[in-house]
Amino acid sequence: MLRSAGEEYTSGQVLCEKLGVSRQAIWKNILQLKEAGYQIESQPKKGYRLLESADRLVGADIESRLAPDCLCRRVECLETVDSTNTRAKQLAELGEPEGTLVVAEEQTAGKGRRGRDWASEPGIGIWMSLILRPQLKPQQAASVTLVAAMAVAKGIRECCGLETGIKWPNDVVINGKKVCGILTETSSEPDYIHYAVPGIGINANTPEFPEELRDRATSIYLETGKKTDRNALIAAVMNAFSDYYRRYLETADLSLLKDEYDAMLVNMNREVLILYGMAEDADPEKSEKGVAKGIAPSGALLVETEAGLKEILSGEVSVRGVYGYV
Ligand code: BTX
Repeated sequence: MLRSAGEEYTSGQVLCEKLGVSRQAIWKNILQLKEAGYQIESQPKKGYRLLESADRLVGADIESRLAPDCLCRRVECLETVDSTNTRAKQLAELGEPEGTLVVAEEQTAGKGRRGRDWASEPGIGIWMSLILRPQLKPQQAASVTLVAAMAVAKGIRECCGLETGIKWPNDVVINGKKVCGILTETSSEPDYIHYAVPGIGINANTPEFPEELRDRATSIYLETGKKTDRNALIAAVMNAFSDYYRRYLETADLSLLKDEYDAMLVNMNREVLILYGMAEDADPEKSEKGVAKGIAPSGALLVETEAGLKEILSGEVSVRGVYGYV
């Protein structure tokens, strides 16, 4: 309520009436918010005014920004965890319903794909994992990652006014550097998915990267010079994800999202190298050149090669620009 009042004061009386609680309860909550890092001004007779939100992750703050029909229903907010994906999977195993989001200030063992590490320093990034229970065939679930990448790109645009692109299938990039990575893990039977957990890492306020990441990683802060309100960005990504995900489930593929995804694709109509074998250690002798033509409804990348149009599936091969990572 204080946030939506903006510059205006909200009286204790109004808060009591709208929330149906005592003055003392209001006062206690204001105190808790202040302790959590919110700057709230209190003026006798006028009431309360929010001067600045906390620069820390607060579950209730995120929840209060979710659209009424957002798929994300509950936020579990942790100070530190090995990996939010691991925690979300544990919760899912225990029967946690779809829509619970795990976020953490720090990951001590953040995971990338194929056993790689994901740098997850405390207090500056967004490390989060969402529990989904899609009624899809396991092979259709790979597209969850593409849907999540679209949601991150849209969330960053809406919240920070920054244009990003997607490097197929799952990196969100700015000026050829990775600002976000996504790792989706699933538990399934041959024809049934128990749960899928897209894990999203966004470099929000990272002031600098270690030497080994400097040439391929960037943050919103490094690109804009401004600090991002991480709670607001998380909610924006979740609201966008919810919309895209519903459209994806409607047809169980990306046919309704293909055009929008292609418009975000940095490789679109550009020369790419198809690497058979995985990324860094792939044998360049076995690579093939082509021109990226957007995605198929299955989420595969269409590449025009000398041998004709090929559908590249993520997981089998990787794709990079002819002159570098993008
Ligand atoms: P990936 O395998 O595509 O990317 C990992 C590679 O990216 C690393 O080998 C390194 O070169 C580089 N890298 C590592 N940390 C960063 C960083 N912070 N920014 C940019 N580049 C980096 C991408 O895997 C999938 C990452 C998912 C991360 C989320 S965070 C929440 C959730 N929990 C968890 O453990 N993983 C996911």
